[in-house]
Amino acid sequence: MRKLKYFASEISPQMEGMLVRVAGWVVKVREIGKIVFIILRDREGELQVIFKKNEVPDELFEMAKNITIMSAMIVDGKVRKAATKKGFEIVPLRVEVIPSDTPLPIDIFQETTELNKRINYRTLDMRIHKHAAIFRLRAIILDAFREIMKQYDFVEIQSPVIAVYVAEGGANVFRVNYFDRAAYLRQSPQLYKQLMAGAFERVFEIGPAFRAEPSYTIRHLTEFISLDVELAWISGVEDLLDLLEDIMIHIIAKVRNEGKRYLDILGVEPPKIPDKPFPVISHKEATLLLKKAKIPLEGKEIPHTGEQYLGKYIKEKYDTDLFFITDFPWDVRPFYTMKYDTPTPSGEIVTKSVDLIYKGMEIATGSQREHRYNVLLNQIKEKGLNPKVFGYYLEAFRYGMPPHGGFALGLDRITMLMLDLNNVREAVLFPRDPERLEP
Ligand code: AMO
Repeated sequence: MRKLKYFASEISPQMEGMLVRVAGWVVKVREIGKIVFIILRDREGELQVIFKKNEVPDELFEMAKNITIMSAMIVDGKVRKAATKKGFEIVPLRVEVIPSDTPLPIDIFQETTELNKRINYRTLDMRIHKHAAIFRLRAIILDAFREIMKQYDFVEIQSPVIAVYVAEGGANVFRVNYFDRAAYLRQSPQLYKQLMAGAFERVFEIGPAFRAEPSYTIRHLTEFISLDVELAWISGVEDLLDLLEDIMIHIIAKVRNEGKRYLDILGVEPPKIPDKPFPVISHKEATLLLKKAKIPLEGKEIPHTGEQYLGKYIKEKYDTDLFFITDFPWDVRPFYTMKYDTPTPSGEIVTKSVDLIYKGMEIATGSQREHRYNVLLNQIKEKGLNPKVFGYYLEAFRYGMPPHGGFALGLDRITMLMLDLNNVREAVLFPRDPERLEP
């Protein structure tokens, strides 16, 4: 790529006399007698441009005096040593300005603007380094995920977002008009990643998932990024826990190594690298603990208050933010989940399933899948679903589907929790929820 400009961070006093192009947004204009100082901010930092009468053409001096905050500015100029924070300034020879309107719709200095409004003006909002740091860290988390998947020989796939399958149950699915037919936005790439584990053996997919979730909470979006993993030839759910541990450790290590600068800008402590194995409690144990603490279940589902309670309990007992809940009842898991052969002594049918909880919130769900055609067919019926609608997905199990399993991690939630943000929307550039479709 051709050099377009120097970032603020690339210039040093040692470059005295060099002709450079810098560009960014005006964050400060200071006029002292016959000098106008302009502080220009780009994504990497800030630098000073000096407009001195008699040193720069008159029209440049006048322009500098009247420039508005957040105007975009391209400056071709010379580096000169100066008593600034960075030890240099830029003496402009040629300047191009794309002016900004005033007043600005959000407060870019005191950060008094609430999140909802900031999201309406994301471009301005992202010129605030502290806010942009979240997304630089999010990108590192995503890189880390892809990196470890490749290290472990997983193949990256892309499966369709529009389909006729409803993988996770019908309640929160978005229906779309597909010419003259009904189709759905995927709630997850679940069924397709299973189909491909049956050939590539290890696959992963990074992409959007959609939930018509009418709840307005700090952790639910209607569109989120799902980090999906599926692998063949597993012996049991333990293989999934082991892999989830490695993924989380790798993500945290990379954030510590490559995200230090952004963590500092955000004022967040680097996350601690957890020890392997993470604590495991069964769904049964979890419900007993919650009963003792008088936190009611939602049917057999563990409510978010329950996750929070268990998170604190595990933190006190094992000093870690990450733990697994396993062996969920069949009633609360999807049709594709494998059951244990024998029910519990109390007659409960439990599944080879897992949730990963981080700082008291679910960040991943997974399971061993049912790969035996006849058993799967029965499970579809048991859930009250029509096997016909599963078309090729079901048929594929007639041609040697290996034992397999997998899980999905929510990128948005991981980012929120790792950076101690209060709302998942802080970690999403243009969040989608029941009230927001714009911008
Ligand atoms: P599940 O529905 O639990 O599992 O989703 C997996 C992970 O995705 C994230 N997530 C969400 N994030 C933001 N807003 C939402 N509305 C939302 N819903 C889910 C969470 C969650 O842990 N097919 C299975 C996974 C599998 O078994 O492989 C599934 O979709 O972090």
